[in-house]
Amino acid sequence: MSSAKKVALVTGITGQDGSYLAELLLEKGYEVHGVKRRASSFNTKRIDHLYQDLHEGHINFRLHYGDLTDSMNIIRIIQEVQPDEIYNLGAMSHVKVSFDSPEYVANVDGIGTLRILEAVRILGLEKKTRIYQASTSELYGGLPENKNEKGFYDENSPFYPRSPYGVAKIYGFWITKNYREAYNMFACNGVLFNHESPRRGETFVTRKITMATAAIALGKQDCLYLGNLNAQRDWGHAKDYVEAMWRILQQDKPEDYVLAMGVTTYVRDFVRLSFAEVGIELTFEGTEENEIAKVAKCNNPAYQLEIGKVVVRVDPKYYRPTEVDLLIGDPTKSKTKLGWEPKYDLQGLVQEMVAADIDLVKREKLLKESGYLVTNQFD
Ligand code: NDP
Ligand code: GDR
Repeated sequence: MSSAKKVALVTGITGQDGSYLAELLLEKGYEVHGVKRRASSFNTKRIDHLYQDLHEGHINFRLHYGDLTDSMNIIRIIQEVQPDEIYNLGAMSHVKVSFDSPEYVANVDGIGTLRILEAVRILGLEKKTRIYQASTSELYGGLPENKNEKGFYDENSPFYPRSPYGVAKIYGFWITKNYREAYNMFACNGVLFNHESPRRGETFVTRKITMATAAIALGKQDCLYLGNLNAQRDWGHAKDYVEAMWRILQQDKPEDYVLAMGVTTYVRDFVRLSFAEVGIELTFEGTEENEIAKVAKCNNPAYQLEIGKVVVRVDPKYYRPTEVDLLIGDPTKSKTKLGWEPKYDLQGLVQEMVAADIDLVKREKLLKESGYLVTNQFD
């Protein structure tokens, strides 16, 4: 590997954000190193297109086996890579699952952040290595009284996390800030509101909805079961957000930034927008725990859905023990100081996600019909 290039180390490179960030950094001429976990089956499908064969000479993309729960491994990777920038994106990132695995999430998302910071210090790289910490709007907990006078959460809003995930991430936030202040390290938190894409994990609500929209329209799924349709989220596109992560580490001074679109939308309306992409209009009826959505109109002759067919039902098993009801962020600081301008709006995001999932379902259908795929997730 050449030494003149800037070197970045990305934890969580196999995830949604890690994959877009790796692409961005490679485009910018970085040498990119990623930490991947050993799993019993391949977990690199989002970054397989970036793979370069070590045997073919100089490469600028390399993966290292590792885990944020393993200090020795983190120290060794950082020592070997000597990164100019570390993007700590690795996390158990599912809020609902964090209630099932609270100790694990504390270890990975909380102490994992400390392991990165302390490794940099142990190795004497405090002056060389800049650190980005993937912090989250889940820290705010959605308490209405904590919004600013304009009705948004910003860099000065108080925190009140509502899940083991949020509590673990608040440790990550404060330990990053503490290492910055105590040891003069260039360590920054990006407090990011929800961001999505066709690469979003399949159990997060937006992707669950766009996949089901495609599968229902193409006759591969009957009904979509969801939890709280009254939750409101500030959704952006992951591609826009990774651009801002990079900008945060290019500033003269290390600071924390909120990244958001400044618009909030009900989960129910995301469902509406998603089905509208395939020409299906829905009507919602029933009370909170029994709510359903029916087909009101089907404007696309390619999809033969009966009027009145129930395509969405609420299943309270998807409710969380404590919920974050409403999130909306104020991106003023990021826009003014970082010069950040997102390129996607919600409509563009939904369009891209639904189109990608229609393609995916069609491909799987074709493979199945030709006998190349024996089972799939839509069975
Ligand atoms: P994903 O869930 O898509 O990716 C998480 C990544 O972390 C994966 O690469 C995963 O590896 C890796 N990982 C999980 N556990 C460990 C571990 N023990 N050691 C090392 N790596 C691990 O998340 P996103 O890409 O959506 O999010 C990136 C980061 O940003 C996360 O920290 C998330 O909490 C945070 N965040 C995300 C927001 C969003 O809306 N997407 C908003 C605010 C913050 P594997 O592929 O093997 O599972
Ligand atoms: P969130 O995202 O919890 O905001 O965390 P998620 O998409 O899981 O939930 C958003 C909202 O939708 C409601 N909801 C459902 N959620 C899921 N997953 N499945 C359902 O069936 C369902 N039905 C309704 C939820 O209750 C919630 O209110 C994401 C993650 O990426 C975190 O890592 C990140 O920190 C935050 O965004 C910002």
